[in-house]
Amino acid sequence: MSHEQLASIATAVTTGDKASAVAGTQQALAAGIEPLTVIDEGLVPGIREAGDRFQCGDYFLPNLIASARAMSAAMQLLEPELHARQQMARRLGTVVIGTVKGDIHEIGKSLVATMLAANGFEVHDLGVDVPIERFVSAVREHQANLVGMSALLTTTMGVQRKVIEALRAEGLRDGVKVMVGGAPVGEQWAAQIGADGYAEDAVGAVELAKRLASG
Ligand code: B1M
Repeated sequence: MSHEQLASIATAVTTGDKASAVAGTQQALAAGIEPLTVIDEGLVPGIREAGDRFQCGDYFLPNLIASARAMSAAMQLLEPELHARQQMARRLGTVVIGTVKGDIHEIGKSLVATMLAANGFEVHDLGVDVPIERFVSAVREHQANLVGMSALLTTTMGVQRKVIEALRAEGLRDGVKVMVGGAPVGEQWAAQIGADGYAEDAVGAVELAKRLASG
Protein backbone atom coordinates (compact mmCIF):
# COMPACT_ATOMS: atom_id res chain seq x y z
CA MET A 1 0.00 0.00 0.00
CA SER A 2 1.58 3.24 -1.13
CA HIS A 3 0.15 5.34 1.70
CA GLU A 4 1.74 3.06 4.28
CA GLN A 5 5.03 3.07 2.41
CA LEU A 6 5.09 6.87 2.36
CA ALA A 7 4.16 7.05 6.04
CA SER A 8 7.01 4.71 6.95
CA ILE A 9 9.47 6.80 4.90
CA ALA A 10 8.27 9.85 6.85
CA THR A 11 8.79 8.04 10.15
CA ALA A 12 12.26 6.89 9.08
CA VAL A 13 13.27 10.49 8.32
CA THR A 14 11.76 11.84 11.55
CA THR A 15 13.57 9.25 13.63
CA GLY A 16 16.82 9.66 11.68
CA ASP A 17 16.79 6.05 10.50
CA LYS A 18 18.85 6.46 7.34
CA ALA A 19 18.84 2.78 6.31
CA SER A 20 15.06 2.58 6.50
CA ALA A 21 14.60 5.90 4.68
CA VAL A 22 16.79 4.64 1.83
CA ALA A 23 15.21 1.18 1.74
CA GLY A 24 11.70 2.67 1.88
CA THR A 25 12.52 5.05 -0.97
CA GLN A 26 13.92 2.20 -3.08
CA GLN A 27 10.78 0.15 -2.46
CA ALA A 28 8.50 3.08 -3.27
CA LEU A 29 10.29 3.66 -6.58
CA ALA A 30 10.15 -0.04 -7.38
CA ALA A 31 6.42 0.06 -6.67
CA GLY A 32 6.04 2.83 -9.26
CA ILE A 33 5.45 5.75 -6.88
CA GLU A 34 6.55 9.01 -8.51
CA PRO A 35 9.71 10.60 -7.04
CA LEU A 36 7.92 13.89 -6.35
CA THR A 37 5.25 12.01 -4.41
CA VAL A 38 7.95 10.32 -2.34
CA ILE A 39 9.40 13.75 -1.58
CA ASP A 40 6.14 15.61 -0.92
CA GLU A 41 4.29 12.87 0.96
CA GLY A 42 7.15 10.96 2.57
CA LEU A 43 10.40 12.86 3.05
CA VAL A 44 9.10 16.40 3.56
CA PRO A 45 6.44 15.54 6.20
CA GLY A 46 9.13 13.48 7.94
CA ILE A 47 11.69 16.28 8.12
CA ARG A 48 8.99 18.83 9.08
CA GLU A 49 7.94 16.61 11.99
CA ALA A 50 11.59 16.53 13.11
CA GLY A 51 11.65 20.35 12.92
CA ASP A 52 8.46 20.60 14.98
CA ARG A 53 9.88 18.26 17.63
CA PHE A 54 13.05 20.35 17.69
CA GLN A 55 11.07 23.55 18.08
CA CYS A 56 9.11 22.24 21.06
CA GLY A 57 12.22 20.83 22.73
CA ASP A 58 11.54 17.11 22.22
CA TYR A 59 14.43 16.87 19.77
CA PHE A 60 17.95 18.26 20.00
CA LEU A 61 20.39 19.24 17.27
CA PRO A 62 21.86 15.73 16.84
CA ASN A 63 18.32 14.42 16.18
CA LEU A 64 17.80 17.10 13.54
CA ILE A 65 21.14 16.26 11.94
CA ALA A 66 20.26 12.55 11.84
CA SER A 67 16.90 13.36 10.22
CA ALA A 68 18.60 15.60 7.64
CA ARG A 69 21.12 12.85 6.83
CA ALA A 70 18.34 10.30 6.36
CA MET A 71 16.50 12.69 4.06
CA SER A 72 19.63 13.60 2.06
CA ALA A 73 20.50 9.93 1.53
CA ALA A 74 17.00 9.26 0.16
CA MET A 75 17.20 12.40 -2.00
CA GLN A 76 20.35 11.07 -3.63
CA LEU A 77 18.32 8.18 -4.97
CA LEU A 78 15.55 10.44 -6.20
CA GLU A 79 17.57 13.13 -7.98
CA PRO A 80 18.55 10.95 -10.97
CA GLU A 81 14.94 9.78 -11.17
CA LEU A 82 13.70 13.36 -11.32
CA HIS A 83 16.16 14.09 -14.13
CA ALA A 84 15.23 10.93 -16.00
CA ARG A 85 11.59 11.96 -16.13
CA GLN A 86 12.26 15.22 -17.92
CA GLN A 87 13.71 15.63 -21.36
CA MET A 88 14.02 19.20 -22.38
CA ALA A 89 15.53 19.93 -25.76
CA ARG A 90 15.49 23.69 -25.26
CA ARG A 91 17.58 25.60 -22.72
CA LEU A 92 15.27 27.91 -20.84
CA GLY A 93 17.84 30.04 -19.04
CA THR A 94 20.88 30.06 -16.80
CA VAL A 95 20.34 30.06 -13.06
CA VAL A 96 22.76 30.75 -10.26
CA ILE A 97 21.36 29.40 -7.00
CA GLY A 98 22.51 29.07 -3.41
CA THR A 99 21.61 29.28 0.25
CA VAL A 100 22.67 32.67 1.57
CA LYS A 101 25.59 33.49 3.87
CA GLY A 102 25.15 32.29 7.45
CA ASP A 103 22.68 29.59 6.47
CA ILE A 104 23.63 25.95 5.91
CA HIS A 105 20.17 24.53 5.14
CA GLU A 106 20.72 22.62 1.95
CA ILE A 107 17.91 20.18 1.25
CA GLY A 108 15.24 22.55 -0.10
CA LYS A 109 17.71 24.57 -2.16
CA SER A 110 19.14 21.39 -3.71
CA LEU A 111 15.68 20.12 -4.53
CA VAL A 112 14.84 23.40 -6.26
CA ALA A 113 18.18 23.25 -8.15
CA THR A 114 17.50 19.66 -9.24
CA MET A 115 14.00 20.47 -10.43
CA LEU A 116 15.20 23.51 -12.37
CA ALA A 117 17.93 21.45 -14.04
CA ALA A 118 15.46 18.67 -14.80
CA ASN A 119 13.18 21.21 -16.45
CA GLY A 120 15.64 22.66 -18.91
CA PHE A 121 17.60 25.30 -17.00
CA GLU A 122 21.38 25.41 -16.86
CA VAL A 123 21.94 25.47 -13.10
CA HIS A 124 25.02 26.60 -11.23
CA ASP A 125 24.54 25.55 -7.62
CA LEU A 126 26.82 27.60 -5.37
CA GLY A 127 26.00 25.49 -2.32
CA VAL A 128 25.22 26.82 1.14
CA ASP A 129 26.55 29.70 3.24
CA VAL A 130 27.21 31.58 0.00
CA PRO A 131 28.84 35.01 0.43
CA ILE A 132 27.11 37.99 -1.17
CA GLU A 133 30.06 38.61 -3.51
CA ARG A 134 29.94 35.01 -4.72
CA PHE A 135 26.39 35.46 -6.03
CA VAL A 136 27.56 38.59 -7.83
CA SER A 137 30.68 37.00 -9.35
CA ALA A 138 28.75 33.88 -10.39
CA VAL A 139 26.18 35.98 -12.27
CA ARG A 140 29.02 37.56 -14.22
CA GLU A 141 30.95 34.33 -14.72
CA HIS A 142 27.97 32.33 -16.02
CA GLN A 143 26.10 35.24 -17.63
CA ALA A 144 23.09 34.12 -15.64
CA ASN A 145 19.65 35.53 -16.32
CA LEU A 146 18.21 34.20 -13.06
CA VAL A 147 19.43 34.27 -9.46
CA GLY A 148 17.83 32.03 -6.86
CA MET A 149 18.35 32.49 -3.15
CA SER A 150 17.23 30.22 -0.38
CA ALA A 151 17.05 31.25 3.30
CA LEU A 152 15.63 29.08 6.06
CA LEU A 153 16.37 31.28 9.04
CA THR A 154 14.73 34.54 10.02
CA THR A 155 18.25 35.74 10.83
CA THR A 156 19.51 35.12 7.27
CA MET A 157 16.54 36.35 5.23
CA GLY A 158 18.07 39.83 5.22
CA VAL A 159 21.04 38.58 3.22
CA GLN A 160 18.71 38.11 0.25
CA ARG A 161 18.12 41.86 0.27
CA LYS A 162 21.86 42.51 0.50
CA VAL A 163 22.55 40.35 -2.55
CA ILE A 164 19.95 42.31 -4.53
CA GLU A 165 21.59 45.56 -3.41
CA ALA A 166 25.01 44.23 -4.41
CA LEU A 167 23.72 43.21 -7.85
CA ARG A 168 22.35 46.73 -8.23
CA ALA A 169 25.60 48.33 -7.09
CA GLU A 170 27.53 46.27 -9.63
CA GLY A 171 25.19 47.28 -12.46
CA LEU A 172 23.93 43.70 -12.90
CA ARG A 173 20.42 43.97 -11.49
CA ASP A 174 18.68 44.91 -14.75
CA GLY A 175 20.08 41.85 -16.51
CA VAL A 176 18.85 39.25 -14.02
CA LYS A 177 15.59 38.19 -12.46
CA VAL A 178 15.79 37.35 -8.76
CA MET A 179 13.73 34.64 -7.11
CA VAL A 180 13.65 33.87 -3.41
CA GLY A 181 12.38 31.03 -1.27
CA GLY A 182 12.69 29.21 2.03
CA ALA A 183 10.37 28.58 4.94
CA PRO A 184 10.32 32.09 6.53
CA VAL A 185 10.15 33.87 3.16
CA GLY A 186 6.92 34.91 1.42
CA GLU A 187 5.42 37.03 -1.36
CA GLN A 188 5.37 40.09 0.85
CA TRP A 189 9.04 39.70 1.76
CA ALA A 190 9.97 39.23 -1.89
CA ALA A 191 8.19 42.46 -2.80
CA GLN A 192 9.71 44.29 0.18
CA ILE A 193 13.30 43.49 -0.84
CA GLY A 194 12.74 44.08 -4.55
CA ALA A 195 12.96 40.46 -5.70
CA ASP A 196 11.10 39.47 -8.87
CA GLY A 197 9.31 36.54 -7.33
CA TYR A 198 8.80 34.03 -4.54
CA ALA A 199 7.95 30.35 -4.76
CA GLU A 200 6.67 28.17 -1.96
CA ASP A 201 8.08 24.88 -3.21
CA ALA A 202 10.21 23.31 -5.91
CA VAL A 203 7.38 22.86 -8.39
CA GLY A 204 6.37 26.49 -7.87
CA ALA A 205 10.00 27.50 -8.32
CA VAL A 206 10.10 25.87 -11.76
CA GLU A 207 6.88 27.65 -12.79
CA LEU A 208 8.20 30.96 -11.50
CA ALA A 209 11.58 30.53 -13.20
CA LYS A 210 9.88 29.76 -16.52
CA ARG A 211 7.69 32.83 -16.17
CA LEU A 212 10.60 35.09 -15.22
CA ALA A 213 12.87 33.72 -17.96
CA SER A 214 10.27 34.37 -20.63
CA GLY A 215 9.27 37.81 -19.36
CO1 B1M B 1 17.44 24.01 10.99
N1 B1M B 1 16.00 25.26 11.42
N2 B1M B 1 18.66 24.93 12.09
N3 B1M B 1 18.61 22.54 10.52
N4 B1M B 1 15.92 23.09 10.20
C1 B1M B 1 14.72 25.14 10.74
C2 B1M B 1 14.68 26.00 9.46
C3 B1M B 1 13.71 25.62 11.87
C4 B1M B 1 12.39 26.19 11.31
C5 B1M B 1 13.48 24.44 12.86
C6 B1M B 1 12.54 24.79 13.98
O1 B1M B 1 12.96 25.38 14.94
N5 B1M B 1 11.27 24.43 13.83
C7 B1M B 1 14.58 26.69 12.62
C8 B1M B 1 14.53 28.11 12.04
C9 B1M B 1 13.76 29.08 12.90
C10 B1M B 1 13.74 30.40 12.22
O2 B1M B 1 14.70 31.07 12.06
N6 B1M B 1 12.54 30.77 11.79
C11 B1M B 1 15.97 26.09 12.47
C12 B1M B 1 17.06 26.39 13.31
C13 B1M B 1 16.76 27.30 14.47
C14 B1M B 1 18.36 25.88 13.08
C15 B1M B 1 19.64 26.17 13.88
C16 B1M B 1 19.83 27.64 14.28
C17 B1M B 1 19.63 25.23 15.11
C18 B1M B 1 20.76 25.45 16.08
O3 B1M B 1 21.91 25.36 15.73
N7 B1M B 1 20.38 25.76 17.30
C19 B1M B 1 20.74 25.69 12.90
C20 B1M B 1 21.18 26.81 11.95
C21 B1M B 1 22.38 26.41 11.13
C22 B1M B 1 22.67 27.45 10.06
O4 B1M B 1 22.10 27.41 9.00
N8 B1M B 1 23.55 28.40 10.36
C23 B1M B 1 20.00 24.64 12.13
C24 B1M B 1 20.60 23.51 11.59
C25 B1M B 1 19.94 22.52 10.89
C26 B1M B 1 20.59 21.21 10.44
C27 B1M B 1 22.04 21.39 10.02
C28 B1M B 1 20.54 20.25 11.60
C29 B1M B 1 19.57 20.73 9.35
C30 B1M B 1 19.96 21.12 7.91
C31 B1M B 1 20.76 20.04 7.21
C32 B1M B 1 20.92 20.26 5.73
O5 B1M B 1 20.21 21.01 5.08
N9 B1M B 1 21.90 19.57 5.20
C33 B1M B 1 18.31 21.47 9.74
C34 B1M B 1 17.01 21.10 9.32
C35 B1M B 1 16.90 19.79 8.57
C36 B1M B 1 15.88 21.91 9.57
C37 B1M B 1 14.39 21.60 9.25
C38 B1M B 1 13.93 20.57 10.29
C39 B1M B 1 14.07 21.09 7.88
C40 B1M B 1 14.56 21.95 6.71
C41 B1M B 1 14.38 21.15 5.45
O6 B1M B 1 15.31 20.56 4.93
N10 B1M B 1 13.10 21.06 4.98
C42 B1M B 1 13.72 23.03 9.46
C43 B1M B 1 12.28 22.95 9.93
C44 B1M B 1 11.30 23.25 8.81
O7 B1M B 1 11.63 23.75 7.76
N11 B1M B 1 10.03 23.00 9.09
C45 B1M B 1 14.75 23.73 10.26
C46 B1M B 1 12.72 20.23 3.82
C47 B1M B 1 12.89 21.04 2.54
C48 B1M B 1 12.45 20.21 1.34
O8 B1M B 1 12.04 22.16 2.66
O9 B1M B 1 14.00 23.72 3.01
O10 B1M B 1 11.61 24.55 3.29
P1 B1M B 1 12.60 23.67 2.62
O11 B1M B 1 12.56 24.00 1.05
C49 B1M B 1 11.34 24.04 0.31
C50 B1M B 1 10.71 25.43 0.26
O12 B1M B 1 11.06 26.26 1.33
C51 B1M B 1 11.11 25.95 -1.09
O13 B1M B 1 11.18 24.78 -1.90
C52 B1M B 1 11.74 23.73 -1.12
C53 B1M B 1 11.22 22.43 -1.64
O14 B1M B 1 9.83 22.31 -1.50
N12 B1M B 1 12.37 26.66 -1.27
C54 B1M B 1 12.53 27.49 -2.32
C55 B1M B 1 13.51 26.58 -0.60
N13 B1M B 1 14.45 27.34 -1.18
C56 B1M B 1 13.87 27.91 -2.24
C57 B1M B 1 14.39 28.79 -3.19
C58 B1M B 1 13.53 29.23 -4.21
C59 B1M B 1 12.21 28.82 -4.27
C60 B1M B 1 11.69 27.94 -3.33
O15 B1M B 1 13.92 30.07 -5.17
C61 B1M B 1 15.28 30.37 -5.29
